[in-house]
Amino acid sequence: MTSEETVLARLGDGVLRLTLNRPDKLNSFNEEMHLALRAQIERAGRDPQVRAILLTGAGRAFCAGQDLGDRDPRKGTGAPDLGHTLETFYNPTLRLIRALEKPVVCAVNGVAAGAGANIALACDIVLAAKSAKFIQAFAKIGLVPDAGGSWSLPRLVGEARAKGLALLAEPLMAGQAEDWGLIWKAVEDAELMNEATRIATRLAGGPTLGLGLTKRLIQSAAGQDLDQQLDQERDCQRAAGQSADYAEGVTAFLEKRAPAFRGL
Ligand code: LHQ
Repeated sequence: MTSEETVLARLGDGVLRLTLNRPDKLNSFNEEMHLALRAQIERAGRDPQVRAILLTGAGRAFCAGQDLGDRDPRKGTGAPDLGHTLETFYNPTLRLIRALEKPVVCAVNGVAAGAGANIALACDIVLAAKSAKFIQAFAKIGLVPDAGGSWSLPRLVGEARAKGLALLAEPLMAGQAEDWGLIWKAVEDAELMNEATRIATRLAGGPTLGLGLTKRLIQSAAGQDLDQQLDQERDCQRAAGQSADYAEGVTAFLEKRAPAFRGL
């Protein structure tokens, strides 16, 4: 299988749709899929045609985390350095998703386990099929939450629920994930891709420069005090106010027509 095939990529209407594509392994990560996903997100950062990403999985799962078949201790290769695995493969992708100043929509089409769950949670708008579940599977195999999970979980749902999810490693259904504020929305299975595509297309047709700055601001908030945040809002609003999309948005409002944003 070539690297293009472990991640399917299709660009249309400004949306780069990326599909994790190892369905017989529940789209768990091998090195090839890591590199393919990273290359696509890097491309999204460079390519002005890409104004939003939509990430999903092929088959019945979103992603089962690390491919454990690649990690068989019975092969007698000695204790692994999983820190090296994270630094080489997972962490660059997590950093890219967070730093990308374009919206990333995630359509969780089925089970999202381990690092697969936490990659989903790193995205900006997370939709999940009602039948999908999130599992912090790490505790079942003696590991700690990774792929940003120990950072995102307490921020999204608070310490009590984060500890429950991480220590007990029980599945959390999509509806409950929505109720807890872990994700944006749980939707009927049959509606998931339509709804995710609708949202991603709407974002891609929006004032994407301003949306990117908005993403940056919201992500900064937890690490700053109010004064720092107000300073950053001032700087971002200055930049947004000089964009062509701001002029277009106000003009369209005054002319009582729909704006035609270009992401500039
Ligand atoms: C899989 C996997 C999988 C390979 C299902 N690998 N084949 C970072 C750094 C380095 C190393 C370690 O990890 C990490 C981060 C992590 O992500 S740690 C967490 C790794 N993931 C897990 O522990 C989840 C393991 N999978 C499961 O618990 C279950 O498969 C779930 C709950 C995801 C789905 O259960 P079912 O719906 O009952 O499906 P299944 O278990 O029957 O799986 C279907 C097939 O997929 C099966 O293969 P087979 O040939 O028997 O049909 C599984 O072996 C394969 N598969 N997950 N991670």
